[in-house]
Amino acid sequence: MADETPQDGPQDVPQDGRIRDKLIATKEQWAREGRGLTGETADPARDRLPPGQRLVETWPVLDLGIVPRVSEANWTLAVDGLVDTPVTWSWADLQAQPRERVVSDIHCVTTWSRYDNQWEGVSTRHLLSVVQPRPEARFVLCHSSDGYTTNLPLEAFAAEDALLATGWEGQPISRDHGGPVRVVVPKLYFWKSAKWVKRIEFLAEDRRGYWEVRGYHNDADPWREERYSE
Ligand SMILES: Nc1nc2c(c(=O)[nH]1)N[C@H]1C(S)=C(S)[C@@H](COP(=O)(O)O)O[C@H]1N2
Ligand SMILES: [Mo]
Repeated sequence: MADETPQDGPQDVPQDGRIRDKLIATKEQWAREGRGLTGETADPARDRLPPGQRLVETWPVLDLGIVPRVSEANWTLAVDGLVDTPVTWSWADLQAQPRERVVSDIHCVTTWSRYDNQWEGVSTRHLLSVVQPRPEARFVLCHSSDGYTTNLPLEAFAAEDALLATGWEGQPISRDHGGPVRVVVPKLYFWKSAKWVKRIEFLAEDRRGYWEVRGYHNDADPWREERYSE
């Protein structure tokens, strides 16, 4: 429902803005219409731009209308569920982890793509090595400070180019783009990359996130044009 407030809404960080019901209703409508679908697939080894996408130079901002005020001082990340060693990281804990730089392309389901984004952060593979998911953990649910959630299979979350990102183009990630820390999973449409991430939960059964229960595809591979469910 477009008018429901996020179930997982934060109590801990101040929020600016309110849920943009019309925008959410429009995106639900796009899913029903199959907007942007070309019915084609592409081969990432040969084509750089996935089907139905167009290249942009600037980086658009997309959110639900709520922009949480997460600072480095009030940011924490809980990693829990089916893991042997659950952790809650502060900003200082995150800074103490090994850092990586990754250059990757963004593909948003609203049909824009942006090439060569230079990200910096902590790899999801490093996070997995710290928390040690149990064998029965097969899915990941990312929770954000604006109440947003998105789900991924563990293998997709563990991709070699996936990060808990703190930097973009040599600068801290700005607040509107999910700073101080957002997830970046470049091989999937960008709604799978949670901004203002505050909790990562490991699950045995898949649990659909915010857009995945509103008509968006559970798997979200841009090369197979997995924009919408059905
Ligand atoms: N917490 C949170 N993460 C989110 C979203 C959101 O509304 N809240 N929107 C998703 C969508 S639909 C997209 S396309 C990207 C947009 O990221 P950007 O604003 O940095 O371009 O973030 C994704 N992650
Ligand atoms: Mo999106």
